[in-house]
Amino acid sequence: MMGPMTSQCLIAGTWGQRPECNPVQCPDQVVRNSTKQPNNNVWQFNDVVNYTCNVGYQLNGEALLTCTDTGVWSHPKPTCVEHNEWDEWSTWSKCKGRCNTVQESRQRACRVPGRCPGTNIQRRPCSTTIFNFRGITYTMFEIRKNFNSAKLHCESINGTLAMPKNAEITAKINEMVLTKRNKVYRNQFYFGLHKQVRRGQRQWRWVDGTIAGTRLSIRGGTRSNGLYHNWNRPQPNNARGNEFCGTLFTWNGGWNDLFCDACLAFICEQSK
Ligand SMILES: [Ca+2]
Repeated sequence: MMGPMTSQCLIAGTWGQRPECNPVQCPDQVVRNSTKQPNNNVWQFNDVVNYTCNVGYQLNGEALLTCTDTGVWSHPKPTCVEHNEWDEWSTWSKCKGRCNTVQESRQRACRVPGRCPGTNIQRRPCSTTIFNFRGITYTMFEIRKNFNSAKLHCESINGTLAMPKNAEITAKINEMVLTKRNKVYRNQFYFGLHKQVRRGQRQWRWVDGTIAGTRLSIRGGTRSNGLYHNWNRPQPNNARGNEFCGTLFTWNGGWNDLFCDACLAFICEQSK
């Protein structure tokens, strides 16, 4: 209301100064990097304006403002800030991949695609499990390799493929493997046993060159050669005719003879 609150009847038969009721107005506000709906410049009591940020910008504050009876907007003017933020990283995936390239990965999404700096995917070698037993460090790798590459990999860290030469360490490895049964350790993995030709004969030996335990065929059955072994019957069966490398079954730690070009996880040992 403009003017005096009352008006007087004058002697001339007219009214004195009279009040006027003008509509209450709210100021037009410019929010950078946005559009408003409706696209007005003049705002009156009860008008509603809706701000929408341009692509790549995020609204800070309220989008909907109402012009109140006091001539101020119902909420402070919002702002549109450049939006180049990533969502959170996902959790690391399971180990996946082909021979020699097993990796785990995680991803994240840009809230406005194409706006965020950096990468939306990260990869890393799959985790290894390391444990110590009787002064020896064992490392279970979740990369998969054929036997020779696995053997070289262990040697590259000043170790060898693991040689569980007694029931005690066999039990310990079993215990660790059971915590790790996954896509990589799903069935069997290489350890430090292979069949080598010596003096024209193939013989099961540890990778340090010593003779390993095995069963020898004798008339009417088999007998042990007297050295520790854990062959999972009926192994070694040389099922493919070229099964010259040793694997451990994940479910019981039993030994298997397998061809040497499979792509498997493996376990190394390092003695200090
Ligand atoms: Ca076999």
